[in-house]
Amino acid sequence: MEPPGDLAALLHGVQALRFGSFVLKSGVTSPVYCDLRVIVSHPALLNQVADLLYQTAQNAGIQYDCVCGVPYTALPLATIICARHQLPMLIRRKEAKSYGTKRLVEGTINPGETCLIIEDVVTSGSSVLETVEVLQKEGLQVSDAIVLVDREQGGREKLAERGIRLHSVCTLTNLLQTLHEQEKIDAGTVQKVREFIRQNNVATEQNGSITAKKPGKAMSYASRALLPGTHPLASRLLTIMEEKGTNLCLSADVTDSAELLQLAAELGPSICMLKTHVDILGDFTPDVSARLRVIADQQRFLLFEDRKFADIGNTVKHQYEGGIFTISSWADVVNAHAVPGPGVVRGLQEVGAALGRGCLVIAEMSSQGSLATGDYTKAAVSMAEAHPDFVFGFISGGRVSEKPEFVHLTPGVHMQTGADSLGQQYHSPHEVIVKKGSDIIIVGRGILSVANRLEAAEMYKAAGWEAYLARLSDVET
Ligand code: 5BU
Repeated sequence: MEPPGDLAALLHGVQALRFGSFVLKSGVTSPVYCDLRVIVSHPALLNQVADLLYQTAQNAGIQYDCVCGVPYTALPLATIICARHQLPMLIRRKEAKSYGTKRLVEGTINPGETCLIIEDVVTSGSSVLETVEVLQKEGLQVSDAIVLVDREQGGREKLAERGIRLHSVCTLTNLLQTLHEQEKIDAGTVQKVREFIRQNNVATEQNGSITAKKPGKAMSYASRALLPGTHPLASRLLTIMEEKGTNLCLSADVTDSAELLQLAAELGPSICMLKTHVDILGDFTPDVSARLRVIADQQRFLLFEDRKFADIGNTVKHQYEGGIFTISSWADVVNAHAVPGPGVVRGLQEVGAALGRGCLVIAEMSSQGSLATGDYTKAAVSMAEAHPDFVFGFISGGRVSEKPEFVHLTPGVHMQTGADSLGQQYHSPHEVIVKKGSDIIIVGRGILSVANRLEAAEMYKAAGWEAYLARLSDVET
């Protein structure tokens, strides 16, 4: 949801957002001060902010049983939301009473229920986390927090590392842009604040540049999306994954276009990516890929045509751009075998780079007896890492590159491990994500061969996500 254009001006007008020189609690001098305590004196704005927070939760499709505001500024906001929408509220005390019940949370707690967190401003995410921990100790489930302003200083990533999705009405950058457009602040102020945000990010190292503190295994998808070397398409994918809470790629291996489109529409909310083999469709027309594109944009998932290019650069250029499938016109992602050498990537890049597309290099295959092992895999990884402007990841059995900017996708995933009759070998989502360190599970028949495909997709989504959270917290279960 776009915040109304006047929100920035209103916050600025009541001095909830100020520019100058402010010494923060931490002792750091900040060129911006964002404090919404004052809005209780402005009832119309207070209502408007409460509505925006509620709408953000609605738009994200979050399911919750009760609401808790982070004390104290968000308490009136949570109160308005709860009163207006007939929702039960919980109040977190900052200190337990020294007499009486000594409760840290007031209100009726029903363990197992899901509580939504409301907050005014998130910087490092620590206030939200404190409230989350108190609620979790009471037996409540907490997975989402809604905030009016995300100061973009690493709070989102910190929360994601703890399994909390942050949904913001707007970011400090949005507010800056709007105020600059409205000529309420000058370019110098915008520059200073941007620099401050960049230098003071809890997900960065002291020199201010975002680097991987804990490469690969323990970094969240959200923090990897922010690394300077991450390909824009990978950033988009990692952000979608974090926001939708899914690392599932559906391998939509069906031969009928109507069925493919139906799968895309129905399973869209469960996936971060849809993988196709358009050349197995008996009735392909350009209209099918156009429609698929619309569904993917609406439902926020990427399209991956599993074409496995494996020819000289000049030929793959034509295969990618032309023919009846015109793959480059609709597929965000394609993949390439390393066997022809780097020319295959360069040929694809000549077509795809300008369109904002990306490529995965096949470093390993899931099939029994695959020759893509050992030195071949190493050479494939080097080839990929040498082309970061177009290649953003791998098809592999697990993590093959230590660079956290690269995304790993693994096929051959099934709850029932084993093999099919033609050499496909299956591993469980937990094995692939936790033990092997991959990022995305690719599932075809595990979902397609079940009567209720949506239910099966949700099950794989949950299993993949649970494994990711276990990896983040280093729990080797
Ligand atoms: P399954 O039904 O989950 O076994 O389907 C796996 C899909 O992934 C299928 O479309 C394969 O073409 C694809 N695949 C694979 O299985 N193994 C590989 O190494 C590569 C692709 Br590359």
